[in-house]
Amino acid sequence: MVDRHRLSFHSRANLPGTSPFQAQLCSLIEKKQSALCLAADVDTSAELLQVAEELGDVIVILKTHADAVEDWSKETADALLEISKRKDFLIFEDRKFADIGSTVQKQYIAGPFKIATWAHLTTVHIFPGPAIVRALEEAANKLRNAEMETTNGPSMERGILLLAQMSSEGSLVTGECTSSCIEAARKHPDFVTGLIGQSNLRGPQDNFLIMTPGVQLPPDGQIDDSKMGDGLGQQYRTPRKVVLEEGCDIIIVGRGILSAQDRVQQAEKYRLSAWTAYQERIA
Ligand code: S5P
Repeated sequence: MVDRHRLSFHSRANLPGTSPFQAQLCSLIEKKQSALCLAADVDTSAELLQVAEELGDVIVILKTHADAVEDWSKETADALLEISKRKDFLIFEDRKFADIGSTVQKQYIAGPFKIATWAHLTTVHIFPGPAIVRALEEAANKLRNAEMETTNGPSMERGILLLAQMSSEGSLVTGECTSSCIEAARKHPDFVTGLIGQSNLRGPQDNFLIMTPGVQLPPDGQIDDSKMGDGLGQQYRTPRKVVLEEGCDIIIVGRGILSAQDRVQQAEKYRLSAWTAYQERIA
């Protein structure tokens, strides 16, 4: 049997165990020839919508930190959703839920952000215990049923990404935490779309995707990526290393793109670098 990470996204979309949402994401990657998620870490709604317009064609996912956008509002979410539909990318709110089930349900559905109403994906820590996944899935299902009743049509896809490994130096998200994420992903294949990880954490039968932050291209002329970081704990590796050598699926890139003079050209560099590494991996 061929390991999943050696198969094309097209083949993975059509595997029997792949959930409809995982299949949709795999097909989108194949269609846009992009396994790039932009970490849109900007300060204002205007900047957020501008990068979404500018880079929407090059990416498959746009990741937000809504609580770091100083003027976030319902209008921001509505406008971002409109751009995501027009430019065909998913929205991922990097909320990193980490509380008891009843609290995260409220944080997901209600509160000032109402994340579940506009984000297709959100991040979740497993360390409060596996019930956090069940609680969020229950909340997502309730919302979907309510939406289908009112609109009489299909509702938006929703899934979560469990933090199985982190890119930051000295991270304690290791060992038992990592294996609990894998176990939860196997138990909830329709809701756990993937894992945030630094390596291919899949067994030969697993369909979940691996999304990887801590990615940067080295400055021009530098080949060695072993000492790249931001001085605040973030550690970087190249798209080629994480996709080809580590077997990860989607690269998450923030400052590597946002700090460039020409963001479109820079995003295209990252897209191509990850795509070339992926093609080499499945060849
Ligand atoms: O382990 C992680 C998990 C995440 S989601 N390490 C990370 O850096 N992230 C997020 O990815 C982080 O919150 C930030 O939004 C992005 C990386 O940004 P960059 O500017 O360092 O590329």
